[in-house]
Amino acid sequence: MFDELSSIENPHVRSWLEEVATLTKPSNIHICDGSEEEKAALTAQALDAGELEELNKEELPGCVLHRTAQNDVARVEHLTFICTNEEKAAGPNNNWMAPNEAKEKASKIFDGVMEGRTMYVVPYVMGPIGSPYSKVGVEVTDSIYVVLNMRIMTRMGSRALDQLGPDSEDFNRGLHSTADRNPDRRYIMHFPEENTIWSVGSGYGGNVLLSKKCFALRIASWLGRKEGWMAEHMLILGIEDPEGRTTYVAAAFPSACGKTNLAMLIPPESMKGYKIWTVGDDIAWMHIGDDGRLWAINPENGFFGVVPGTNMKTNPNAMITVQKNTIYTNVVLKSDGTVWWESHDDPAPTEGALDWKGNPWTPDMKEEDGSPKKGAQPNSRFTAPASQCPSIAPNWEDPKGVPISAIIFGGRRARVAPLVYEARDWQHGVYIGATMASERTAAQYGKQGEVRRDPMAMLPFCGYNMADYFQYWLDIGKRIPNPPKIFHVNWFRTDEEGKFLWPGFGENLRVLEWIVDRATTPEKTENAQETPIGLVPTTSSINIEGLETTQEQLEDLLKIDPKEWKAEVESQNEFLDKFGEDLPKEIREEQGKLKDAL
Ligand code: GTP
Ligand code: SPV
Ligand code: MN
Repeated sequence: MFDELSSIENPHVRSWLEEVATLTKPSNIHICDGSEEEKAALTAQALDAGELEELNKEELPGCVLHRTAQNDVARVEHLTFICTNEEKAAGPNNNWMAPNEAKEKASKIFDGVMEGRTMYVVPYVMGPIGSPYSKVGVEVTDSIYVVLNMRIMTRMGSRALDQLGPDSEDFNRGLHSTADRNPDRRYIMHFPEENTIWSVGSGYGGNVLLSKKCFALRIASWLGRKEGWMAEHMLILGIEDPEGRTTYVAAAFPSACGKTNLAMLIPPESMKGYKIWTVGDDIAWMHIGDDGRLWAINPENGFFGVVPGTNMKTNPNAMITVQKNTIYTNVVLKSDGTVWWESHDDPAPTEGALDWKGNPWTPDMKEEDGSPKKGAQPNSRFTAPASQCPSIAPNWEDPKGVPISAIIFGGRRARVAPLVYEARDWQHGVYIGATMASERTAAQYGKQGEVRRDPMAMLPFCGYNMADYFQYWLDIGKRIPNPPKIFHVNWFRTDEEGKFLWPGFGENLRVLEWIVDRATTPEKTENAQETPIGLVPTTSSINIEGLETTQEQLEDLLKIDPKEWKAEVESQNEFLDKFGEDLPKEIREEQGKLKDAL
């Protein structure tokens, strides 16, 4: 029926695509091969259509700018659904819709949605080509912007169909249409039982690059539990010490809380003997290795990073990464064809610039409420190939991954949580992860700054009932003979005036140094002290040499206020109670221990 699809050998892929094409009725079908010629042709077409704008060829070779619709700038958790047969499988942490109802609803929008348009078929691999831990997905979309992003974020094209093989049914089926971008008809639907995703009505990253949050986290967390591995919202990095030993850690921070920055850290002047190797900045898939350790791969091929705040001081590696072959979304366009954003190294352009909406913009402009009018959208993003990152680990595509010695949880907390502390054991670590909290950022719709529980930074991304997820964490810990040590960090503690107490960014290596020391030499005891919440560094064991941070400020950063913590323990109940009887008893057990110790 659809001639273009006859070149696809795998009958399961072909018949699913026929089904999708029958529903969406495209005028053309293009099967992406991932070639340079294809990229050039698609880019030219999107430039023609105004979907992309070319940037300064000398300063930013191969870079383009895209502006989303103004009502379509972040993930929409309230329009994101887990569609399982049983409501309970989705849990109180997810919006649930019955699969039949979901498909009926969305089918009405998908029906004929690609009439007069081209349906792009994007086969892709998550994980290094040939890795036993990699997975294949196929995304159908009517957006060239999506295709070009997927080309950077995944290993896309013919090689994905090769990896899948002629007869395998084991691939994720992702259907996306930008449709009319109407938020009233916007749905991000997941069918974990069918390894399928339907996304309609949005053109923004996390809602439409179905490889990323939809597949590599929501669906993969479901698959991981079924198959015995873990899919987590974690960066992966290697810390090479002055003696040349590299220790790998994985860290889960909520959206826009510093994963990309930490993954690309540059050692401060006083720690020059160290080197940080970036393996991944957002997602980790982890398996138990033959050697009894936990091994992690980065399933992605690029970075979809937060732009504002990025500069040569905070993240030079990111700045260098985005100088070429990068898609910028929702930033300021300067008259010379280069781009700008809040906290850029260069001063704000005073004439000839367009803001993220495409309107003339100057830095003195104000919003209606008198606040400064931002030129770049706070959740503006860059899409850039991981291979361009100066700190990319030489082994980042190793099919077996890297061995993880420490798992780090972290949030954005103005108060309560100290700079760093260590869990007493795995079960305590799971409790720390399960009760993590953070202030809401621009990465999702909702009230900014509001503290919310975000267990393991997975609240928006766990594809099933989080009570079962906590249980799975507890169970898998018992199956890892040599599990990573678990830590919690907080770079965002403030003083009375609301100023950050900790310099952050490159200086975070000082905290990583303590973590590595704790994780690799557990026999040492002089560098940590027991407290009710876990093990906290002694003030002499965090190196603050060369920092403006005073000893007194460090003490403040490491302080545990029993009054605040008692309130913290109580406030956890509002979230934990939602899971009722399903909440593993170990979580309550750890909560009880903390309460008693306080
Ligand atoms: P997602 O891509 O949304 O998952 O976010 P992410 O966790 O990768 O966040 P990212 O590293 O992009 O950081 C987001 C914001 O946090 C940026 O505005 C950074 O400038 C800021 N940030 C990152 N690290 C630090 C830090 O150590 N201290 C402070 N104060 N801010 C930081
Ligand atoms: C996040 O919000 O955690 C991101 C960006 O990494 S998005 O892909 O849009 O989800
Ligand atoms: Mn993320």
